[in-house]
Amino acid sequence: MKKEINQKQQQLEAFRVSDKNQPLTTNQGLKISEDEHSLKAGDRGPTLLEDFHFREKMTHFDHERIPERVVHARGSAAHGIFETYECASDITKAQFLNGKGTKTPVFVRFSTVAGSRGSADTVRDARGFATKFYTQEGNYDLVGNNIPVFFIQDAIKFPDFVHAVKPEPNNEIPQAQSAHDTFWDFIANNQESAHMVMWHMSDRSIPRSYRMMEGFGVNTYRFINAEGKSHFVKFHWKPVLGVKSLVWDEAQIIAGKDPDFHRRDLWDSIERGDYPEWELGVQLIPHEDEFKFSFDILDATKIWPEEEVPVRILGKMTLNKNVDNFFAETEQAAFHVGHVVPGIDFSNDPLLQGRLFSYTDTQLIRLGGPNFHELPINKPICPFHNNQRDGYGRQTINVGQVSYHKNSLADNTPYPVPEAEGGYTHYEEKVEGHKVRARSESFKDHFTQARLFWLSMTDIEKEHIINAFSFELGKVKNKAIRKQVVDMFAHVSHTLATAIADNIGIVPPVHVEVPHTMQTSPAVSQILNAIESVKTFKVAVIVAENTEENLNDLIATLLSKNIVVELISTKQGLLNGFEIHETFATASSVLYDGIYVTGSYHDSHQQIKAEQFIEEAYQHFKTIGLAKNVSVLPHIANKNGVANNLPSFIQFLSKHRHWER
Ligand code: HDE
Repeated sequence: MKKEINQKQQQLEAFRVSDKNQPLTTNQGLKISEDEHSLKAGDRGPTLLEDFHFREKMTHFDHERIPERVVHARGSAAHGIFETYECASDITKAQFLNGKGTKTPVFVRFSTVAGSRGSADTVRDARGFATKFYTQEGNYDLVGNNIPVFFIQDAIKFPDFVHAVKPEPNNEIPQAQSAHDTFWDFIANNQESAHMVMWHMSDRSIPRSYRMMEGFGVNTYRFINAEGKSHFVKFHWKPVLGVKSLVWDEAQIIAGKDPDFHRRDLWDSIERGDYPEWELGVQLIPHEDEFKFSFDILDATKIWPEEEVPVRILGKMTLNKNVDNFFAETEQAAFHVGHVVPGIDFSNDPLLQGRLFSYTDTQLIRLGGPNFHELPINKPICPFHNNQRDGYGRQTINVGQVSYHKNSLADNTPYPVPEAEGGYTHYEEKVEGHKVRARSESFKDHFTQARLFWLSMTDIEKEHIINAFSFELGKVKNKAIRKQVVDMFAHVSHTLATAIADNIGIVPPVHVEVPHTMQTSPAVSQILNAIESVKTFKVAVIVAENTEENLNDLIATLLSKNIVVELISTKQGLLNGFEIHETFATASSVLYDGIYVTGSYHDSHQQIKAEQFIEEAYQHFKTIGLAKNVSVLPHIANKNGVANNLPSFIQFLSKHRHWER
């Protein structure tokens, strides 16, 4: 596919520098004759203060780090393009959503939430999904997660929640995990989190790949069209490859075998030309229908069930370029829910209202001052002019005498733009009320949708949720907290709470009367909405001396299905004329979606390693293919998802997991 040189890429080009084949200089451009020895008084003497080269080099190094993001520290990003399928001018005047085929450059950063910058990718956590659209009307940031609800309803509780989930403050343990006392203590004492916890305990929080997860704006926003008509809106990103997850045991092993698993997967797929894609959808509620639902549409702990409020698909995003420099782009990218364009506005959702303050505030400490919008990655592609001046790291040279409004000396410019000509105006929503520190009564039902989620799960998904709760609470030392959590989730389902209690040695909860609703939302089940596809799945082909299979044909067939193939054996180098990519020591079954076995080893130690590799994949419910004349692990032969020819292997692989084993 031809790479698009969009306007953002053209802008970035002006900042890209290659040092290759260039002379070594100081930051002042002075050519340096020597870079291995500091300037000394005698070759065994002390270093001289005069050594400006040493001082510049060391000082810069000493200042290389900036504070990591207080949440979402660990992340990875890529460039791409968003293209509309249709004109959405009936619902929003945002130009990047108007017209069919309108293209807008984007930059997307995916992240985990709790872990530090160097933590593992595959931990159990929500994933951030932040998109910067470089529109002609200014930057628009859609800062979302891969789970559609949140732990809390009011932003004032965010510091408390984050303190509880982060490593405990006395010993800074555990890293990037919610399986500890303070997290679950917070949950038990802040029951508005019930719905989010259900999602967090589901397979959603261990995605197979960033490319295979949904994105949600979570908060309720507002769309306004050119006539001033307003809709409440929730944003959705739907992955073209479908939603797929890891298995918990696998996720934990990957955290050690390849902590960069998701980062590498994103990078590699873009380098290969397997560009990740998502469709952007919106759920819309007309302004006048605000109170027509059984839940409060401003409450970020609630979904709008898709069966009730359908998702309208507006366009597709394709990520087609990796960053050139992680720090300059990914680390310095500054997202903010308040970066909006005409046609997009906010609701009174109290979580969103607080976010509107927090994001710029956090960039000020993280990026060191108010000029972070001038960093190449954050710079709009449309012109920007105002009377803001100075500050650390200012790059723009604003010419002229005037830096205030109103003025005569510059003919009162830069001038405000009327709404009709594209100036941003806030939606004139009527608000009135007493100044109170309070939560609306309509926010107080914490369990109906947690139950809806539970009831919408298939049996396998329910089993995974029970296992996840049992793992997490099993790590909680304080038995009283375990008990409190079990009692709390009895309000969701007695079956769920009793099963957890049984696994973690806690007295089963008393039966709580829950409303007799059987309402479900099949749209939230991963399994019910599975997309069967083998595209970009990674398959390990085990090769041995006695391999009879025609490897050329095998590889060609797999590649023709857009499957990524790696050859594995006991040693790297050439075997049967084929380059072996990985060994049983350098690779691990957890890094693949399926295993195809073409031979076996005479050496019994090697054969044991191969069988462990296959057995582990089998335990993780993966597809195994056994070529003709290959007999390993008799207990798996003919089991679900174990194929004895290539066509069935590919067909089984499209199911991703075989839970029926
Ligand atoms: Fe964030 N969040 N958040 N958040 N958030 C940040 O901003 C905050 C929330 C999300 O890749 C911070 O630049 C508050 C919900 C993503 O750079 C900070 C509240 C959702 C990212 C912040 C929330 C998110 C952040 C830290 C509660 C899903 C990473 C670094 C009211 C819709 C963006 C930064 C990136 C980052 C504040 C809740 C998504 C501190 C106060 C809900 C994807 O400003």
